[in-house]
Amino acid sequence: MVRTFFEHNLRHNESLDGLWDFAIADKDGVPSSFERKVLVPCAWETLPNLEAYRGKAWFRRTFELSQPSSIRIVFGGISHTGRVHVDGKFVGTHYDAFTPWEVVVPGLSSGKHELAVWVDNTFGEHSALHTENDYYTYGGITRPVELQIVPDVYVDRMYAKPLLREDVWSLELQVTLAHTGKADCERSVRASVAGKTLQLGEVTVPAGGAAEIQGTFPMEEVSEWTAETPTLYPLVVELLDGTNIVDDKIDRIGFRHVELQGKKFLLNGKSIRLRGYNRHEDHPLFGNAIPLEAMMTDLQIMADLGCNFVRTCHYPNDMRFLDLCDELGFYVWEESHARGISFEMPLFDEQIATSTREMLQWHYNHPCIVIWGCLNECDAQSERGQEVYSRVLKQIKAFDDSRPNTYASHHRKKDKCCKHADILSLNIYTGWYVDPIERMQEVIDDLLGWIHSDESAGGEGKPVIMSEFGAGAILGNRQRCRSHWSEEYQADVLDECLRVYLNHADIMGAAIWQFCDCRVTKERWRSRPRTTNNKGTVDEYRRPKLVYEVVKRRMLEAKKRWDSVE
Ligand code: ADA
Repeated sequence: MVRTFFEHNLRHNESLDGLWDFAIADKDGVPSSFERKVLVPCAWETLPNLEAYRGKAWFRRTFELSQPSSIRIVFGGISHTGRVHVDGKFVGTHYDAFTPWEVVVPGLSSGKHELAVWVDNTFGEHSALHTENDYYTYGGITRPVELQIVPDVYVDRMYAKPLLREDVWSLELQVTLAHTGKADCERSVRASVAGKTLQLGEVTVPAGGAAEIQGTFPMEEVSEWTAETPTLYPLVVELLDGTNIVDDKIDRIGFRHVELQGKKFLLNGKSIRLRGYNRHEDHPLFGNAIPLEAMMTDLQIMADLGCNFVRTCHYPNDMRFLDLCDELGFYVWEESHARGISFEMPLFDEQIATSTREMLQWHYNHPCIVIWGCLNECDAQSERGQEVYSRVLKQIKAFDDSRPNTYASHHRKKDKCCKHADILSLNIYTGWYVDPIERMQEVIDDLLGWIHSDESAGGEGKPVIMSEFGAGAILGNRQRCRSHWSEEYQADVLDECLRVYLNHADIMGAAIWQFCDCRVTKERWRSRPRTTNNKGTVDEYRRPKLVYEVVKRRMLEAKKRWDSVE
């Protein structure tokens, strides 16, 4: 996987980013001719005449092997469905633009090979998560691609859980191995982190199968990871055959511990407050194939605004963005892919379970992720809805009990799922969709009163996050009468939102909707001027609106107030 650091010292890996052949697909077979070359990562909507293409296309390139090898190709994300062929043979497929995936092809000969990828971004019964929505589903190989050469037995995954007990750190490490060969074999696993060598021991790996080994190790003398002190440690896992190192995998970890205490959110035992933004992966020049430099620009703007928190609405983000949050010190709420979607689509149950599992598997080690979210503004009222929320939140908790879970809800007092989540999160647009700005405090106090009563059936005493609030403004629309869509009115709404939410004793986090204006699908969202969700503090080109300075003042006030007292 392409990260902001090298994931392997020993394992051969090379980027497959760069120029690929590209052709619109008129049928499912590999086209006889490719009309142009594109630069991968690529959202095809950035190509002339394909700005609104919703369909299928082929990407193709070759790669060279200097000797017979087993390869592992890792895709950061293909939007929204990819089918991979090596030398014309189908080797794997994946649905959902926002989770990484891989294909393993054992026993390839030395020499040149063809890699062809069929991509589909159409809507329909085959796609329960990608639908017409208030964000855009782009098409293409929209995140980096990497080719690796793996031995028969290789390090597949590693999960590192830092534990803090009575001010003493330890590390729970689980490593899984994969085996593409034909004979059971013995391997040993060791790791090194923070100057210590951790011996996990010997393990038998069955032919064509997998094996798991784990251990818990005391970690004296480590520095904590916080947004203010984002200390990271490389974690190097080595696989040995006897005394020979035959494979390796490197990740980065941070020693931080998250827990909830009543209505408070504790990081390393200290109560903190989260203040920041909802951010879509969207850019007019790149679609959702956002380069690292542009990701960094977004985080630098958020830092300038005094933020320490970002919600990856409404899907898992590019791992390089999470790497930057690890390094720069941002707290992240990451959520599996869902925004106001129907639970009745034929493939919903399978696709939401897979998207959630893959998010957890690939992003588990990021210290910046402090909350797992899911099912934004879905059906949290019906029996079916309650069953789905219970199932997905339990799936998250079963995989990772070290982080709290939540879902962003617009149901207010009709929400029937409060008991299933650790944190209650509210999408409330006072001053925009309903209620005047003047009722900001009254509306939230009334809802908090309901939450912290037995009427909420499970919300009482839980932490609360304002997960979405805001107003729309068109950049350049300046009106002294401060009407809807003016920059002045947006500033007025957010000034009052932040005055109330950043200073409320019973609110531990606030995420403005939204960081930047983003493209939406035309079909259902005609009510969006410019076919754009215009609630950004900056527009889609990251140009600041009048509200920018209002947010900055309120966020820096809160930073000063809360960082000192808690
Ligand atoms: C909802 C939704 C967001 C966005 C927002 C809006 O809360 O979760 O994705 O659509 O409304 O702009 O109205």
